[in-house]
Amino acid sequence: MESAEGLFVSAASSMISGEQREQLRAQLQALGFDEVRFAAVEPSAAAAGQAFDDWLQGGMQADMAWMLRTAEKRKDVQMVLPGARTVVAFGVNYGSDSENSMKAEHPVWAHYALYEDYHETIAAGLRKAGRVLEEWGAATQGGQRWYVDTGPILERGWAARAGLGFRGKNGMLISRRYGNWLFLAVVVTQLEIAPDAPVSARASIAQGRLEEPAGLLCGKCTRCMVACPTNAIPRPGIVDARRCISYQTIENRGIIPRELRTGIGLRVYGCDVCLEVCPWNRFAQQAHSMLLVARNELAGLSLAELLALTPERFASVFRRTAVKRLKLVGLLRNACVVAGNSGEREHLAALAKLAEHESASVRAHAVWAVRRLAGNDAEGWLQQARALESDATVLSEYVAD
Ligand code: B12
Ligand code: SF4
Ligand code: SF4
Repeated sequence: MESAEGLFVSAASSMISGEQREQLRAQLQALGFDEVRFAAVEPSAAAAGQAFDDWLQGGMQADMAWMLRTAEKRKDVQMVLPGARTVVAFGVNYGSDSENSMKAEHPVWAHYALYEDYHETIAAGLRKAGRVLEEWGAATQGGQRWYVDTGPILERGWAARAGLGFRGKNGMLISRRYGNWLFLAVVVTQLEIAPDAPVSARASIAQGRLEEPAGLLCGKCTRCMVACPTNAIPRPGIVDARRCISYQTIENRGIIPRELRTGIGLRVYGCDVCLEVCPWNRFAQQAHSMLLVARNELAGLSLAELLALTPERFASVFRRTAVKRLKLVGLLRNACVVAGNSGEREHLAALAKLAEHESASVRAHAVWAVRRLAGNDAEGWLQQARALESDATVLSEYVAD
């Protein structure tokens, strides 16, 4: 057996391939990653990215200005790490048996929200992966970069190139082993590691270009595009964030456009509709990675509890979860929309109270919800709040059609 030092010397001077590569893969998988695949960084790939440019030029990034600011880096991984040779693409399966979305009596959470914040728990694994790669010869100082939804890199594209799965018409990186339920993460390194093959021979046609076509293994299916409650998928593989419930309930910190609110239904945080309808989920498996910490109890929170959240209760219930980033005001806003869509008049008293909340955003959505639930009785429920109101945006909710 080779010593660690021996590996360092041989790996630093040549490509890691064959048995050595499989040994490295096994070491990385042992850190809790369900998938570990390698993609080569080709210098020619830097020039492409037309579909990504089109997405940005169409304004589909909504208010995520950081996508525009970092566009050049996203398209050219050499700008992220000069001398990059390999992107190591990681997948963490977060599939679950829970039927959260089917329980109509509860607000619906995106599946990923029912874990401790994956950015933090997976980062712990990536730090260890970085050290493993250093043992294999990666430069310690500035020789690698790692990201889990945290940096200027097209994670789904690299994962597809590495053969982790294919990009579906819903835009997701879909795995043959885990369906739609994979968190992605990457390490960009100067180490040269023999690349894995993409899942479909047709993908290799795109070698040398950044994009591979979306829907390579979708066939004639269009279920996700049809099922999207807000028509946010105008073309295969292209998600218009402006219309996407995930964007509106997580990233948008202001007013949710009125015309999208009914489509949100009971979804209080994120959206999985285009993932859930996908037939590739027949291969989904229960998550077991040590990089995940389940928080299933969130799925049991009632709408009444959410509408009554105080800052203290919010901080304790959502401690260490991704929901914490949305802040109490964002969650109350979403809960108002869900209440408006619930058809349950029992929430009217709580909503009338929220129509006097200190946040104008919460007030606006509370007014909308009361008017939707109470119909002709709305005026009575809102009398007190309206008398106190001076914000133009909120006032417009009192008279909107
Ligand atoms: C911005 C963002 C969003 C936005 C915009 C969504 C979108 N379609 O881009 C919003 C807020 C709406 C969103 C929603 C969700 N997101 Co999001 N999001 C991101 C983020 C930060 C950037 C994505 C991006 O660059 N979008 C721009 C589009 C145009 O890029 P793209 O989808 O990657 O597609 C391009 C590339 O793949 C490129 N390409 C194709 N082939 C190749 C080959 C190579 C070599 C390269 C380099 C590029 C390339 O061409 C495509 C078209 O231009 C990523 C993390 C990351 N850094 O990648 C997470 C990420 C995509 N999100 C994720 C998740 C889980 C979600 C949600 C499911 C959350 C939820 N339940 O509510 C939804 C799903 C919505 C959907 N159907 O896409 C996961 C997806 C995991 C997976 N298996 O695909 C990611 C990867 C985060 C993570 N680390 O796990 N998200
Ligand atoms: S996440 Fe929901 S709203 Fe967004 S594209 Fe998918 S189905 Fe549509
Ligand atoms: S639902 Fe159908 S079209 Fe959409 S990603 Fe899955 S297989 Fe492809």
